[in-house]
Amino acid sequence: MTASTNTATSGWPVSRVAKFDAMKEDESLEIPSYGIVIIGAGVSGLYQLYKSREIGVSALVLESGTDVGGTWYWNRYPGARFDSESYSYGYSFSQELLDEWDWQERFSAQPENLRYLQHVSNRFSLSEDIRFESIVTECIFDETCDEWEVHVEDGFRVRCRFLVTAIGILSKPLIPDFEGMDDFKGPSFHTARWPHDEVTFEGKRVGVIGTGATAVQLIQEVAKTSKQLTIFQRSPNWCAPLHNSPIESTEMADIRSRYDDIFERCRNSFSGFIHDSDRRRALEVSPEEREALYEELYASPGFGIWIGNFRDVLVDEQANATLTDFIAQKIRERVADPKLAEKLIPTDHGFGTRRVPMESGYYEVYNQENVLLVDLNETPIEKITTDGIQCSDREHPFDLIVYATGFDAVMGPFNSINFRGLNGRTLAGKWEAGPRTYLGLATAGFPNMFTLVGPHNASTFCNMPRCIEQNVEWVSTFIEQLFSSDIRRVDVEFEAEDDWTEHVHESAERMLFSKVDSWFMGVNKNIAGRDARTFMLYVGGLPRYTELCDEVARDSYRGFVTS
Ligand code: NA7
Repeated sequence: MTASTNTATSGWPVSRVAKFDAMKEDESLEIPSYGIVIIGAGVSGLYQLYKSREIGVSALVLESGTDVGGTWYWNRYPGARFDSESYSYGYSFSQELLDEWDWQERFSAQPENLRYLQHVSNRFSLSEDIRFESIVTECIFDETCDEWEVHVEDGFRVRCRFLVTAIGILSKPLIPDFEGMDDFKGPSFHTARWPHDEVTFEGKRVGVIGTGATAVQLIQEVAKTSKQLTIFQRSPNWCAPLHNSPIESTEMADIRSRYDDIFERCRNSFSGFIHDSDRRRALEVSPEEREALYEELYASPGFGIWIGNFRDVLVDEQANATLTDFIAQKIRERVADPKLAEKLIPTDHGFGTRRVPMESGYYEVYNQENVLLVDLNETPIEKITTDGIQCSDREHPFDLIVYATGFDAVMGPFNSINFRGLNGRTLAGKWEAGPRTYLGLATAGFPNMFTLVGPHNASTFCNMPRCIEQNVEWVSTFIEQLFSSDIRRVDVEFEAEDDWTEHVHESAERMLFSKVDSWFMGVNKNIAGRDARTFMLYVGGLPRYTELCDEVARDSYRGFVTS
């Protein structure tokens, strides 16, 4: 075991990973103790473990899956892939990693993404400090000694000075409670719980419920081989072409030589992508000039059409309408049946005001003979039957049903764990009316706890790894200072939390996101009581967020109280 023996931090206990098995069997052994416990071994958890070792603090990761990878471990449905350019998604912290990993595609698919994270884990022997198949159920702050006690479903317990959540915001799958779901005699599963064994569609009648980013990716794959594909749509989404392509070795060599520039560009862009908004406004240029940029971006790879567009299209309704009309026209051109095209065009929100699913031939799928769209507003699902799905007008028979119904986003992963802070207060209770945080990294009354990619954190509206590196580095520097100053407890001042939460809401108000129901706004039609809009993300932009976090650090961690 190469793990984190902590010599730098005043005798803090060393890592005891090797004793796991003995501990599970011998109840009389004391609870193992670490400097940091990290929940989750996805992109953020893996880097937090790496950094914890670097700052010399013992760390243990608790991961519910059987392997590393987080999002890329769970979401193995066919079609799952990045919508970030692959070379802008990988970690930037290690030159060795950058030198030895070749991306094969501009927008890499899930199997390669998982292999990359496994490679990172192997490269730094990270799994030696990861306890797999560990579903964390409860985290209780012990005020008598300023430690967290973390409980795992199988009975394992561990204590730590600092608790770092790396649980993601789209990790709690949500299947609506349809009547008769257990009656269906064929296989059925949620996209984020896709079986590890290969699932084929050839010759099968497949039903897919949902038309979000996940469904859009999956549908294009299922349509290729299935005998019949039926898509159940409650609300259409605005989709845009991904334009994926292979990366040849010469192009990879060129990318490698430009990594510094690429990461610098991401750091300086609003949301950590290589795309950043055009400085012009849609409404100040001529219609021809406007159209020309829309055409160029529609024909270009990635999110440029969304976040590399005129700077007013996501803040001004009139500007947004010009883009929305352009995309609607594209859909009409691509779908042969005009009535069907209209069903695929959203009418309740403008382009880009919700997450934009990226596609490679999604609209053309609807021109295939074997594909049927069921509009659930006309013929709602009544129940799941032994043979398929019963809608108000007829029964659709299936061999396989896929729930592409999304997640209990942002709050779900936090609500799945019983976090108890000062005076036994629960986090679920505190955040009942919406999250309240400081920098999206901590919350008052829950001392010694940091929330990577938490609500109100720039990483929630970001090319994730770019913001994750910022989060992890900031938290690690802070923890290192706390240890070296022998500070046992750090909490957030309520005033700092109020100010940050207000700043988050103010930043959102100027964006059109805040005018639309979506998981960005905490709205979920499948969850009772989740109909009020409260902004879950942070849209002040990565450069501003980084600057604000750095300012707090420079100002002796203003807004935090230590003891
Ligand atoms: P999303 O974007 O939340 O999409 C879920 C889809 O499932 C969406 O079309 C929903 O329709 C639909 N849905 C949910 N419940 C139902 C019921 N009860 N009946 C019919 N249809 C339903 O999740 P994704 O997994 O696609 O994407 C999540 C994020 O992952 C995405 O934003 C990317 O960042 C990656 P609705 O719109 O609610 O009417």
